[in-house]
Amino acid sequence: MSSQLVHVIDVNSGNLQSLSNAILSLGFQVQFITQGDDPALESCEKLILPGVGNFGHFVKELHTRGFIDPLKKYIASGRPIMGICVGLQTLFEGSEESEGIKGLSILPGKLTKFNPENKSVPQIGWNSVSLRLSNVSSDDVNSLYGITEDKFYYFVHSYAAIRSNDEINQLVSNGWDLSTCTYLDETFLAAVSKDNIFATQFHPEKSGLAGLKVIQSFLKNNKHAKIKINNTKLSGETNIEKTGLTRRIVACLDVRTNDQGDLVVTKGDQYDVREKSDDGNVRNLGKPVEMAEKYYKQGADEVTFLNITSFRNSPIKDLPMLEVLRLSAKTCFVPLTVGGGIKDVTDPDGTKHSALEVASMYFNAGADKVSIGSDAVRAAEEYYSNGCKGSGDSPIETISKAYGVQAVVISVDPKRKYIEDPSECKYKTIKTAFPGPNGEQYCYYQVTSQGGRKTHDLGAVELAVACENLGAGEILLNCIDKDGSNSGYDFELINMVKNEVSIPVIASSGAGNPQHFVDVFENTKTDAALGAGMFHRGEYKVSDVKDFMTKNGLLVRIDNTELDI
Ligand code: 1PR
Repeated sequence: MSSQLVHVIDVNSGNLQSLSNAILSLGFQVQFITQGDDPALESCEKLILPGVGNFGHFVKELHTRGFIDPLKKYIASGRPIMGICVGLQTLFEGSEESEGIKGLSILPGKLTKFNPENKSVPQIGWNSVSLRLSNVSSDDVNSLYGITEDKFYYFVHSYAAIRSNDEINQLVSNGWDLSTCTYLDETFLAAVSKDNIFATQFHPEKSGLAGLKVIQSFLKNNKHAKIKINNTKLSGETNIEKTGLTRRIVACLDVRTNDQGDLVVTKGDQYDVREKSDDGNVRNLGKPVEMAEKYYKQGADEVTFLNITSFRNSPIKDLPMLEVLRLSAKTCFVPLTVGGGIKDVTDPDGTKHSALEVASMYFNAGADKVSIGSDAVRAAEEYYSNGCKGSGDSPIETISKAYGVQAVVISVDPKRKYIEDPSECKYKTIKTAFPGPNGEQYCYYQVTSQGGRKTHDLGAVELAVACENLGAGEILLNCIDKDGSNSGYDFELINMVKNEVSIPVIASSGAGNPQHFVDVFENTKTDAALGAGMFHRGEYKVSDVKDFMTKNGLLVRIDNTELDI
């Protein structure tokens, strides 16, 4: 049936697989359009314009592929169009991100960068929105294409249509229906709609059931509705700085092939994944795809897969991880990160593949972010030996340039090193509350690579700073001493790194119970917290953690959206 068919503009911009999966899950069909002269643009009935990454790169791609005039014609025809993320940004005149490149100018003004002085930039996470509807009464309508004020939506961007109250009022009086979002002190347009145009800055295909509801409402032309909403969402959060973002909980799956050749989820103690008994077999905690779906359903805000033995073989041959991503992206509508082996590789037959190619394969399979461990250390060492300059061709640089900084996570594997005299250490040190075995009062965190097998003459702070400067958008901060210990996170490490970078940090290693999540958010400024072993062993569900956090006054995302399928 033609009305069930949705056309999606594909200019090779990010994770279109997930959008396609979301549309398919709602019972619609998808057809991609890659060139502006595709006759489907003349006749199609519903069009989606998704974009991630750099504004200029996206708009140039639209020009190169001849999309600009056909898009204007499509919009003028009155047929429904939905922009997503950079797809929304394209409706404006331009962006500070890419001076001199013109957008479609359907909306006035430019996109500007969030102020990184007082908050993490990019904004990564789940935020709520406020509705500003133009010609309808809030008694009759409390939604805009399924967007409601009680839900949280997944944002990942550094630039936004940041607007004053007056500018917002002006748009509403010009007939625009809006939803706005406030990130600490800056309010920006989270969704815009007028006539046949609808666009969201957030990613509905990554916003759980609440996001699927938005896509469904667009596909069913259901612009305004009165929806039953939950009024309890914004309780709590009294004692911590409020950015607007919920406290993000990440479920992490360490994946490797066991001795029987099966791909399994495992979990080590201080990175040792072999059982102490049972002939030293690799600890097998379950199947990656099933476990990812389980955590999504329990309410995980994000799922991370780490291929922990990737340094041994070529990821190009490592098809099982791609398959894990492909299958997980069909059922998990939250961001998916994949790490392990993101680097330039050479196949056994001598064929070379750049890290960008490797990353692209994962993005095409359904990943939203790639996480770089060992190669980030190599790049940081190169950065310092070049006098604090990137080479231009490191994977961090090439991938963030093509897919945006938000797509590149750095996985840091540090170990605590005690020292007596900080003046003798060239790395950032702290006076620790937990002195060393010989009474040492200071420590730094020494960087390792290859899953802790190789130590480097580099500190965790220095690694994080170099990677931020090279173009990383987020830091997954592990701690080998704490890994698998169930003794809580290392606040000293987290605060030390967090104080030196403005990109978001995910605290990792040591979570053993829900109290540890409350503690890490109350004692550090971490942006997210990751758990692994306690979930895999079935001791706690993600929902147990979130319920406990809610009871302790922390804002978390709980999604009880009902879809009309
Ligand atoms: O170096 O780019 O190929 O990436 C390899 C990736 O694999 C890195 O992200 C590295 O952290 C990870 N890795 C390598 N070896 C291991 C191992 O365990 N032997 N796992 C490993 C790291 C750490 C966390 C873990 C938390 C939480 N996993 O992600 O999940 O410590 O655990 P807990 O909550 O149970 O304490 P490259």
